[in-house]
Amino acid sequence: MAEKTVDIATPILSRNERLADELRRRFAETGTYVINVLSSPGSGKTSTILATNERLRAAGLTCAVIEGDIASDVDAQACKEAGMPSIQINTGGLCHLEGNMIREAVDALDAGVGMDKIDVIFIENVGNLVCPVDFDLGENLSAMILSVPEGDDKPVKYPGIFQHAGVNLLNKVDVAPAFDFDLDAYTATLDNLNPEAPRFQVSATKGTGMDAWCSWLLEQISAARA
Ligand SMILES: Nc1nc2c(ncn2[C@@H]2O[C@H](COP(=O)(O)OP(=O)(O)OP(=O)(O)O)[C@@H](O)[C@H]2O)c(=O)[nH]1
Ligand SMILES: [Mg+2]
Ligand SMILES: [Zn+2]
Repeated sequence: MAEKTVDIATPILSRNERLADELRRRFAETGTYVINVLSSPGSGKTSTILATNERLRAAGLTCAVIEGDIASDVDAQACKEAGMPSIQINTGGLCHLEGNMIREAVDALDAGVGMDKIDVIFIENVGNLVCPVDFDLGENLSAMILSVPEGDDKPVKYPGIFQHAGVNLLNKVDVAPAFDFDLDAYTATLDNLNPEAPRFQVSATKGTGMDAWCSWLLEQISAARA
């Protein structure tokens, strides 16, 4: 018997697009700037969110976080301890976040603190360099984080996410001497894939480069809310 294939990807993606548009409208109504934070597991998404939150808070902004993980609430707890309203989504195995999950999380933030009180939401996506780019979450900015120990060849091997990013961060630059990271090769690949997106070299835990990244981000937030 001939096999029959049913294309379910298209309806799921178009439903997600509708939800993303709805979320975008909702974020615009409350003037909330939303950053979708992307990387492989362990590159420093949570560390970067915490370090960025400190600086944005010093600039008078209230930041919240929506944490996406396959399991656990470790990251949401860390952000809560840092004083951020935090919502944990457990995807139960799904390797990316989708609009319906963000809608529920935003409902919870609205019921808890009120969306009108939140200036910035960080969405920490599931650590994955592949499918998160296919799912628009209504964000203003996709921030991609590569870390030095992962190697300079990642943009060559996973071009889609680096190309999609509105900003490319290189984290853990403090450990660069211990790794054979070819900065010229990384730069050349990004010049080719995504020359428009700004790049920042940072250490989320040591603070290197964080001021430059945050002042650029503050400009983006002001421009979006103007
Ligand atoms: N040396 C160094 N270590 C860092 C830096 N940023 C993060 N780390 C460490 O890297 C590990 C992973 O950092 P996380 O911030 O948890 O990374 P993540 O991307 O949120 O991880 P998942 O949520 O599990 O995907 C932790 O041990 C951090 O302390 C950095 O700039 N330099
Ligand atoms: Mg994390
Ligand atoms: Zn996925």
